[in-house]
Amino acid sequence: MKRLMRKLALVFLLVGLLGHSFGSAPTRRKIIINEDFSGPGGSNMQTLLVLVQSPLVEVLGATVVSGDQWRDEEVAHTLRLLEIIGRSDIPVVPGAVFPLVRRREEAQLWQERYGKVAYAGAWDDRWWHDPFVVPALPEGAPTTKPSDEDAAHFMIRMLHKYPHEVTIYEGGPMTNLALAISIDPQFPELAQELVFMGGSLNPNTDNPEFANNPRHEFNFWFDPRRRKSCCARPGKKSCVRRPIFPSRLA
Ligand SMILES: [Ca+2]
Repeated sequence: MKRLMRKLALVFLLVGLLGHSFGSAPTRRKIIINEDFSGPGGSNMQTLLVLVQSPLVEVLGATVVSGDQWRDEEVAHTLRLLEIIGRSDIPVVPGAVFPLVRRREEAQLWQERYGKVAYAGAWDDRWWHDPFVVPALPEGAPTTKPSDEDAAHFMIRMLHKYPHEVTIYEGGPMTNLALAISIDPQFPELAQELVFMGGSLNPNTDNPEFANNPRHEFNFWFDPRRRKSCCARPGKKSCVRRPIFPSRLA
């Protein structure tokens, strides 16, 4: 049921995102997919596939952040998927390995005090490994390489190249966005829109992931300080916060 809910959430989020391009928009919408691209399958890769294959969208790049898995593992999965679908022209740009401040030890202490979470992403005991180890990929190792640029500077460069034309789709922890805003305070106002998944304004679910705090989900839980720094500076008009986890769809 959890997987179904996530898939439904993803479909509605992406349909809403693409919906801006239907009708009057004459050109393809420029999007940077900033995501914790865990693989080889799952909702993160489904996001990439939907947006890359849409005739309504021009994907400028896939910027990677630790979350569901560690960054380097996610980079490898993303490169390999783009190889498989013949779209290695899309740059895969490594971002933050760690949250801005929070560490796994802090998250573990938090769980001792407030209760164990149902899902801890890269920090989860069930599949824990060193942050810079890339386990063997079931789909095979990629032969292509990631960008030499880091995610924050790539996003800043794209927004200055295409001011007010780029949508940031944020499907993971917001660490890369927080770094970009710290480097370039003009960043939020240069974006056309920020679309992110991080919580629900009207939660109604018995999903164990939301037992401790139903209003935020993993993307906010993993790196809460970067979430605060991003949401406190959404820009005057250009960034729209669109929190979503449509648990009512269940
Ligand atoms: Ca994600």
